[in-house]
Amino acid sequence: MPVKQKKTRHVCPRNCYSTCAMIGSSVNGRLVKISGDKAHEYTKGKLCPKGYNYLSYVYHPERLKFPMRQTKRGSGEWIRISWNEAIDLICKKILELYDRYYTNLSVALNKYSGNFGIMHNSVEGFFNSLGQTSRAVGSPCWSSGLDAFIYDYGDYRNSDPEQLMNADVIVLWGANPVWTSIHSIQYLYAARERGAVLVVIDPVYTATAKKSDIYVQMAPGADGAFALLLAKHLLENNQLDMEFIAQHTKGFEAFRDYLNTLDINDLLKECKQSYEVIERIAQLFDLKNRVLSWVGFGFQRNLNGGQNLRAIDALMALTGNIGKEGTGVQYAQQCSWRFSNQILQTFQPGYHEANAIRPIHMNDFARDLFYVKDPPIKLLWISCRNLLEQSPDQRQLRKALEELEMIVTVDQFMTPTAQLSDIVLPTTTNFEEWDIVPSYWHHWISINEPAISPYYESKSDLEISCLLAKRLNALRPGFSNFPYEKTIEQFIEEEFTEEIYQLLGIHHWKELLQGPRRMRFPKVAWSDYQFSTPSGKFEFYSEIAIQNQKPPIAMCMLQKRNKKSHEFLFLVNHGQFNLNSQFLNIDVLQNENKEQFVLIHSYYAQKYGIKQYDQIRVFNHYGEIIVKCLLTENIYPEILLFHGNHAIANSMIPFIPTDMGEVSSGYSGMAFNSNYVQIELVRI
Ligand SMILES: Nc1nc2c(c(=O)[nH]1)N[C@H]1C(S)=C(S)[C@@H](COP(=O)(O)OP(=O)(O)OC[C@H]3O[C@@H](n4cnc5c(=O)[nH]c(N)nc54)[C@H](O)[C@@H]3O)O[C@H]1N2
Ligand SMILES: Nc1nc2c(c(=O)[nH]1)N[C@H]1C(S)=C(S)[C@@H](COP(=O)(O)OP(=O)(O)OC[C@H]3O[C@@H](n4cnc5c(=O)[nH]c(N)nc54)[C@H](O)[C@@H]3O)O[C@H]1N2
Ligand SMILES: [Mo]
Repeated sequence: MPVKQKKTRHVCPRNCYSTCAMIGSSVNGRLVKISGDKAHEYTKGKLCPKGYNYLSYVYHPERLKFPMRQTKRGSGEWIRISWNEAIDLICKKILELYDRYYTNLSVALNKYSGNFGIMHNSVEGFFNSLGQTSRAVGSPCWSSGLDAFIYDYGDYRNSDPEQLMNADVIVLWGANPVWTSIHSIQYLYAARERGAVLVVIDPVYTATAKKSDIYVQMAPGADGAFALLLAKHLLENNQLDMEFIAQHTKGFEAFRDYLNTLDINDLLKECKQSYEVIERIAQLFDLKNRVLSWVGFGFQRNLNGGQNLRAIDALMALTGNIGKEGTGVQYAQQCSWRFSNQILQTFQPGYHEANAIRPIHMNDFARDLFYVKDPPIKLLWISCRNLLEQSPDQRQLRKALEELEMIVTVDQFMTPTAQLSDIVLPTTTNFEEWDIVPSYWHHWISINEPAISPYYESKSDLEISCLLAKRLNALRPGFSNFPYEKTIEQFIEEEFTEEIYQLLGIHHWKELLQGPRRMRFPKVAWSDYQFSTPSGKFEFYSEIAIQNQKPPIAMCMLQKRNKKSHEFLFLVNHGQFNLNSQFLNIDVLQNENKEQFVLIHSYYAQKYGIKQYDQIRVFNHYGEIIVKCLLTENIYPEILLFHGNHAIANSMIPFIPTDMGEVSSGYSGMAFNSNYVQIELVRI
């Protein structure tokens, strides 16, 4: 038999900074190798450990192969059914619910970050096509920070990450790129070779902190106090860029007056620093230095995250570190997500985003699901989401899910969320489908083409949307407006506007098969100084913030919650060899990593009589776990740093709103990093 070899282009569609471009090699219809695509100038042909192990993901023995139905929810008794039967069961349930309530509001969607490819918006598109439905709205991830940018700059934009190379000083505030954004490290090294100073501010002495010149061990949630101290010091020493302030900002006087009212000792106490540290870092903001701040997402998943980010924005504006090479605040962008979004424009006549979607708080989902009435939620569709593991308030969530009449999960694996469903539909990976994937970090756009045929009977989210719409319309003409008769090529073609083609410098989307393309965005964000705020300037003082009942200026919200002396902050960061709940089932990645443990500072270990590898009970009013302890000096003393699955942490956390998030995502964010626990030694 002749050997059939094929090389195909791919991109990782996961929720990650890197969005790596990949090359797939297949032989006789089987993928045999996945490597980095050198044509991508940000990821430069390199992958992360998860990327290099994608074959183990695609051909994982536990991958879902067929549609399955659970005889009784939670029984674990699954029977294989055909697609025909699955689609029929689901569509008939949708129609039954419609006939009961005369609306589709009892049908809800919860989708988040399993796949950021634009064809996966077909799921929302299908829901939009049904008239009125219910939808999980908000973000568990980054929305507080996004709001801070909207108040200050009017929008969120990122410079090309290679700007890191041009900085004289790089300050990483709560970001751990050695684990979570590995491709940016090349630029940190290049900057340091040029003599740049790298400062890491984090409650944990992370793998990234180990590479820094200066490490500041910050009290969790106190970065705002620290930034305001720096600002106050610079103000008092006449080290502000008054020309920049006069030309490009609004509300300086109000901010200056506020700084003058601040008590230095209060702020020092808040962030647990000495004034020498403030002086040392303030020196780096000397006006001849180009300073770039990178704020991570973990930074803002707490009670003050949005305000703290506004304080950093203000510090950078005071010193004119905006819009010039090697400056700015790097966080995230969505400007490369400028597709036509035609796939979402499937509303029934008279409906649009504002009146077709009944929002359910994504972060307070358990409670909302329970209490939403007229009509209550009866059918939940879960896609690209490990709802049960990644959400807070798990006990209530389980209860609320039990009340539902039907749960459908579309996934590649039988996750704990899928296990709670009635029907599970197997879906393709990015090596089995066409798609286009933008990034929220760099400016590159890449393509996925099918390298292999779909794994067993799996289908893409788009195909599933088409099947549902087609069947619903066959059963009841006109029920769905989703254009199921279109081909995948047509769906993709419609997403590309003239503007996108120009920005990419191509004439047809299939040219992406020759290699990823960089969007021709300004390499430096805000280099035109045309801010998107109402005043057109950087706003130290934001009227929009006032309208939204937030402080107008970056204020230090001295920790709203006074931690009790016997409580620890239970901190769970994002891991090196997993991506939220994904890749935890890949043995080769988890070999070193299988055991869950908690790091405790030696000071407290001694106080509680805890020795290396002792088991402790970690508990709060909400839940408890028994876990092994490792002693360390590398963390802020009053935290317990958990290494393991987010799901464990989420068994001990209620919904805690962050201070912002409503403007960018519809609801407040989730303060995963503001959860407190007590401990006791387990005596055996
Ligand atoms: N390998 C890998 N890569 C990933 C992910 C993954 O799970 N694994 N997840 C992806 C996703 S969804 C996201 S959101 C990003 C997250 O990646 P990052 O943006 O790096 O965020 P985190 O790892 O959540 O937190 C980063 C750091 O913030 C610190 N931190 C926590 N609270 C504070 C604080 O109050 N102040 C300061 N200064 N620091 C604080 C933590 O100790 C941690 O070291 O990474 C993406 N990339
Ligand atoms: N305690 C705690 N909890 C957290 C966090 C934390 O720091 N601490 N981080 C939060 C953050 S930052 C985030 S972003 C959220 C992430 O929340 P989720 O987006 O729910 O996270 P994942 O665990 O990545 O789950 C994605 C699921 O999508 C599936 N999937 C992958 N590709 C596809 C596809 O093409 N189609 C479909 N239908 N499914 C697919 C995967 O198999 C996986 O089960 O979690 C939040 N939860
Ligand atoms: Mo995230």
